[in-house]
Amino acid sequence: MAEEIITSTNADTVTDHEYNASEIQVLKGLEAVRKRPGMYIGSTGPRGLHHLVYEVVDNSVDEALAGYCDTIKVTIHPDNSISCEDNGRGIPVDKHPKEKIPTVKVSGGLHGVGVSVVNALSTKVEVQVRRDGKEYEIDFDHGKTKTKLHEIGKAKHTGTTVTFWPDPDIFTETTVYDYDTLAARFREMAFLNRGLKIILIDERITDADGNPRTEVFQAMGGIVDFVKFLNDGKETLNKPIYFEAENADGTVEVALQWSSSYSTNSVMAFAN
Ligand code: 0RA
Repeated sequence: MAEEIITSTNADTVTDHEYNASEIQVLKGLEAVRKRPGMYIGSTGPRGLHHLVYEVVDNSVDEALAGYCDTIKVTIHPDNSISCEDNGRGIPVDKHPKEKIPTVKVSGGLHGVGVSVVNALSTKVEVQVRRDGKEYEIDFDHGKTKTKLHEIGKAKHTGTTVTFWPDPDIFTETTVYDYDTLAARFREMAFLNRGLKIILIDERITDADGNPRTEVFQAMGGIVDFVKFLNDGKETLNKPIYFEAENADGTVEVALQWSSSYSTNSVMAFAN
């Protein structure tokens, strides 16, 4: 009987890929994040776990601030994976001019933009992009490209969907998302981004008809609505005073309302 001669390992058939200089930078970045996750997300406890969601949603908020997106849908799936879907332009699918790899891959990597940290701290990340009438997908496994960007179908609208599965080897305390923590954050984000609609869906909790728990956060009055919300149930002395000012450095918005309660006097400041 002839001996089987093994001429190569299957390593390169698994990846079928050689890394170029910019991809090597991405891999080094991944390693750094996984080695010291706390340096990048503050903690590997529940706070860090929830921080992953904010990182992903912030990218969609940026697309909204740029004026191209007005709705963001965040879904908590039954396995505690999270999807964030927006109706923005969709991350460009062409080759990044500097990095010579798809921009969506640069965004998933460690180039300051996108879901790089989330990618490094997730067992799996899937990104779907809808633009130019087509839907594309790219998949990552522990931050490494698993399936390169490919067309998966047609698209009537534009946008981006990012789904991630937090790595239980990183988030050793818990990988279970708290609905109220996410709801409070999105309520605040909706107040701070006037008109932006943020939909939170929790598929872990369904009603008698099987519909998942859903809440919509949208404040057409922006921070004026925020002040009204904060003073809800209190005796107020004036309608909220509102003004905004803009110069070369940026824009400020201010809303003020006095109430008769002194113990809960509060000043809140947010910076973008
Ligand atoms: C880079 C360039 C453009 C859009 C985006 C990134 C983008 C990123 C994310 C992340 C989540 N949602 C997003 N939506 C858009 C501009 C695209 C163009 O010029 O058409």
